[in-house]
Amino acid sequence: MNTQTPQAKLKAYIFDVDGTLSDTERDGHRVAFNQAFDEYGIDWHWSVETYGELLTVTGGKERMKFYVDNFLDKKDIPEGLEEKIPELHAAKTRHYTELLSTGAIPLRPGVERLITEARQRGYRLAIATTTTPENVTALLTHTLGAESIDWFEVIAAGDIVPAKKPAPDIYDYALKEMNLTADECIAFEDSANGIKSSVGANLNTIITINDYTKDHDFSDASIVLDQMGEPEQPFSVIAGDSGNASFLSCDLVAKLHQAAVN
Ligand code: XBP
Ligand code: MG
Repeated sequence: MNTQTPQAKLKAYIFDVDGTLSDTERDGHRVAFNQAFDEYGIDWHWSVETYGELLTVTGGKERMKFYVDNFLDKKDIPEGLEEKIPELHAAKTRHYTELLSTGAIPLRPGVERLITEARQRGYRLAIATTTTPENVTALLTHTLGAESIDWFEVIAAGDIVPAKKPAPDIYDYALKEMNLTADECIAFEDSANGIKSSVGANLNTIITINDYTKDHDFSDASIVLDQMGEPEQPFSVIAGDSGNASFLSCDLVAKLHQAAVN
């Protein structure tokens, strides 16, 4: 009798971007929003704390609309502002990609190592994010090099689907484009909105938390880590079982996936 457990057919890794590949929110997106407000002579400043509250809404345009609707008195809303949001957001994207081009925003520990190993081992790679496509290509270009854009066979980003995370649509879109089923893939996320989206698309999900997301509910995650870690910079396991591993390798990813699909 064959007593071996069935081989999990993990084929692809699907990565979130903001907070997962890189800590972009506090010192990247937030700063770029504030620069855009200054450029347009708008008297708003999103502090680190306020920005944490605004992060409950994904998508920069949606986040600005949420701010106008929930943080301002009607009388303080500049005339014609709502119509200006797309233009203001385009300015924010320009500031953000300029910031990335200075190399000021690195990848998180272990990300480059895991992506390199995944490529060597033949896993297919994709991205599923709510951020603007230019932001993804700028981050990849200024961290892994321009050629890395082609390592990802799908970059599902921004307005490509109408309903952003926490809706599952962006992951469903990436799966459809890759012609893979959810049980052939694993997602990497950092936030409650992110895991709602990935789990909503039936994906096993590995979480690496950050300062903005450390108190979120990750009870559906395969494992919750403080970071992917490196051989000389071990991760801390917040929830789940990493066995003897001290950093996230393809073997550990496969083990976590197998445990979840069996
Ligand atoms: C990221 C977002 C994005 C960025 C800003 O969430 O919500 O909106 O904060 O980017 P996730 P844009 O990591 O779950 O994808 O301004 O380009 O929308
Ligand atoms: Mg994220």
